[in-house]
Parts: sequence; structure tokens; C-alpha cells
Amino acid sequence: MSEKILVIGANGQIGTELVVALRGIHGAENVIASDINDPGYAIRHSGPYELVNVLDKDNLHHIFDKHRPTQVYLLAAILSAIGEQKPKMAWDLNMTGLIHILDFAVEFKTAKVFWPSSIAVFGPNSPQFHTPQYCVMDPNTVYGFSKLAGERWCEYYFTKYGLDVRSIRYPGLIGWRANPGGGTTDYAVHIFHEALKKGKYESFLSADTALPMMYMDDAIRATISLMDAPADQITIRSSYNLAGLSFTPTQLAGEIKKLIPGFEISYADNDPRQAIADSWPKSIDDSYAQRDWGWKLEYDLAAMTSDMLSNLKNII
Ligand code: AKB
Repeated sequence: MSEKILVIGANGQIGTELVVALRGIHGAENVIASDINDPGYAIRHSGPYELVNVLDKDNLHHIFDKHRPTQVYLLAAILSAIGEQKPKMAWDLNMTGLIHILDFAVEFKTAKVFWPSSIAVFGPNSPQFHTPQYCVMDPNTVYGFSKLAGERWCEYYFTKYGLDVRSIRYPGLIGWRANPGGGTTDYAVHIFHEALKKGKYESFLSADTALPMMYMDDAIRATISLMDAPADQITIRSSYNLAGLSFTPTQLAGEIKKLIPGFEISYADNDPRQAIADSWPKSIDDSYAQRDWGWKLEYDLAAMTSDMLSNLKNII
């Protein structure tokens, strides 16, 4: 049976890349991209597109009824930094949006749902290094505790209704096709743009702030591998830890300098995103993902930096 895949939040950082990858695998006509705003040129011209607001239940019901998706990827969310500026809106979008999708997936018998969680589910009392899958979780951002609550809802729908929901706790994601939308890890994308445009960058995180990150190619591969894995191999229905690579702004700048020798980095004081970063893990243990669905990272810091710069310089 051919798949009918609905991607909600297709204009975002992950969605932009995921739609391209899924259309390559399943055929453009079988992947319906959707977002609250008009799509970018590439998405509009490469396959079906719907305007969807996840908070508009009637509209969403109509979209499920019209397309009867076999798989849904819900990527629409408010990230950590914007979430602190608009806490109620972040909670509403991240929670109500998810529950609408879970309900319609049950009603329309959608075979599989993907929903992204984040390293933001951890907090200041979680172990900071090689943070395990199961440990103290006391997130102190609205984004973080909306993701933690979302994980509990996903597991609940799996247990209670048998809905095949799968999820990854993404680290900060770095890609050249789309910009991130208001997170704490965004510096690791902006730095590449500014390095190519101006040869310098002011980081809003301090020099030695280590965070788990991942190149987008690895993140998309992880997402599709998890969705393709046999259901009986998925032992975690909340969300899987995914390690990626951990580095500081200084280490990333050092790698960029090898390819852009005059590049300079400076550091801003008192950015509110610093406190968020300080509450998150510095590195992650992803042994469950390795064991259950054979996860293996491909891009290290050097490979990611070189691929980012060579692709980005053609489009900026
Ligand atoms: C953010 O910084 O908010 C996101 C995330 C780590 O989930 N990139």
C-alpha cells in the first residue's frame, strides 16, 4: 500500500528538509506539505500543499478527512527562546496542537505519527554529561515542559489507544536550507551565515557553553529510520535521546577558521538564552536509539562545518 504522508509545519527548519527527503522516497504526490503560512517556492512547486492551523480543529479535521494520511509528522511548535517571550502561546500551540493531532490520528486510524521532542525536556537537576534516557527531568522553560508533557501524552495514546507514535529528543539542529525559528541553539546556524557574509560573528552564548547539536542530514536520516523501524523494535513511546555531537562556540569557531582563516568570534553579555543553555545537558547518551533501531551518527564537527559552508556559499 502506498503511503499518504502529511507534514505539518513544513516551512520550518526541519519541515523544509523533511518534505524534500520524503518526496524523494514516497513520490511528491504522496507527501502533503502544510503550514500556517504560504509555502516557500520549492515546496509549492514540488508537490501538494495545504494551509493548516493546528489550533483550528475544524480545518484540521477537514484536512485529515480529505487526505486520510497514513503517516503524520507534526513539526509545528514554538521553540525555547520565543517560548519564554510568549509562554501561554507556546504552551497552547505545543500542547493543544499535539492533542488535536493525536485525537484525529486515532479517529482516522493514521498508521504512524511522528512528533519531535527536544533536549529541552532536561533541566538543571538532570545529569549534565551523557544525560541518560531515564533520569531526573525538571525543565524550567515553557518549551521544555511542554515537550515533557507532550512526551507523556504520546506514550499515553500509545498505551491507551494503540496509536503508533514515535519521537526523538532532537539536539540543536544545523542545516543550510532553512533557518531555525527562535531557539537557544540558533547561534550554531547564524554563525555560518555571518562567517560567509561578514567574516565575523557575535555569539549570544558564552565561549565555553557546550550543547548537543546535530547536522540536519543526520537528523533527517534518524527521523526516517525511526519511522521505518518495525513497531516491535520501538521500546520507547515517549521520545528517544539522540546524542549528536557536543561542542562550544569556541570549538565551532575554530573549525570555521580552518576554512575561513580571517573569521573572528566575539561574545555578547547577558543574553537571556544563556540561562536556558546552562540548564540543558552538555552531552547525551543515546544507547537506546542505537540498540532499538540501529542509530549511528555520520557527521562529526569537521564534516558538518565543511558541508555547511560549501552549500551555504552557493545560496547567500
Ligand atoms: C531550541 O533551541 O529551542 C531547539 C531545541 C534544542 O529544541 N533548537
